[in-house]
Amino acid sequence: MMPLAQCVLRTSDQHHDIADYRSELMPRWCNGCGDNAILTAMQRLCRDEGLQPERTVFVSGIGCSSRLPHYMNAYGFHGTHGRALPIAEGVKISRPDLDVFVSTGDGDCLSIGAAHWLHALRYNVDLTVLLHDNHIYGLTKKQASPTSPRGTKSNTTPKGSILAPLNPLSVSLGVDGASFIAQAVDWIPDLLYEVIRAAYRHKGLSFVRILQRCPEFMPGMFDPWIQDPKRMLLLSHPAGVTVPAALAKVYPNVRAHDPSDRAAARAIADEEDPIPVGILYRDPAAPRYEELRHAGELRTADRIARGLAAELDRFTIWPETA
Ligand SMILES: Cc1ncc(C[n+]2csc(CCOP(=O)(O)OP(=O)(O)O)c2C)c(N)n1
Ligand code: SF4
Ligand SMILES: [Mg+2]
Repeated sequence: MMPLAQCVLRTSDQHHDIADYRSELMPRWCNGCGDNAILTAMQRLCRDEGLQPERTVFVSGIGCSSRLPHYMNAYGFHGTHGRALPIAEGVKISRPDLDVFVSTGDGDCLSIGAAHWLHALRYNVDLTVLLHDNHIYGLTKKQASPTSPRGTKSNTTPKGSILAPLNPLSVSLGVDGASFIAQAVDWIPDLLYEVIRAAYRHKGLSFVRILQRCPEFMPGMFDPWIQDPKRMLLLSHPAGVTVPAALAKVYPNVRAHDPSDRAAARAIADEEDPIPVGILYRDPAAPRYEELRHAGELRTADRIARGLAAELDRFTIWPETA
């Protein structure tokens, strides 16, 4: 039998290339699906930040977007519908040394997982959360989601959805404790990458809503903005993401926005046309649950062993002593 010491996974500090983060599975997403761009941005980030695959975890719920962990060569947890966030919080609280990312969809996060979403923002555990928002349930073949625009015809709304869509940015900014709220779009890959990188470097829960194309069930959804770059609003600030000059030539609508200004962030979140892209809000000093809870103190091996022994003692029948 192999000695236990040899079974331990060895970590390495070696430099990794982008191929080191690709799993053996080819993505099964449709051609033109924005999830492909998000996957590429994630693999670039892992390479550039030198993340070790054996110390990196991707957690997801259920949906097309939630397939992302399968395509990363790292640890992954394809969870249950709507439950990606509590799973990821558990991983991070138990193993603060790991980098933990979450991929979730507009149905997964904002519908069945809505309660977890709000409380995850409030708890502010150090996670990077990517909301792949294609305004539809893609995996189950076109049901209206909380972000479907009014009038969307779908299997559940054959005459067009009648409710106003939910704005994930405004709602997130309304939660006390939320520390990082940003928006990106899959069709500006350089900015998508910069926003995800800023999110990763932030200590606390970073919530990035990514407007994501679903050509299969929402064809042409974002075409008016893709075809007219002036309809994009690029937020720029040294404390957030600065827009490179080359990008500003293509997207001339650039606004200086200090992400520490929550009131300004709320006003921007309400703007839907032009579409804002960048860091809306960031508070690096917001308390994190894992700090408040003193996880290390609670979970030392000695303390766990003493707790277990005390619990077993409760059921032990001791021999009678004279
Ligand atoms: C408890 C439960 N309810 C419903 C489903 C069916 N279901 C699977 S994915 C999904 C919606 C996914 O939509 P979204 O999160 O927007 O992901 P997308 O496929 O668009 O990326 C639903 C309703 C399920 N798997 N489990
Ligand atoms: S159905 Fe939509 S979201 Fe799902 S893989 Fe196809 S294009 Fe992407
Ligand atoms: Mg969706």
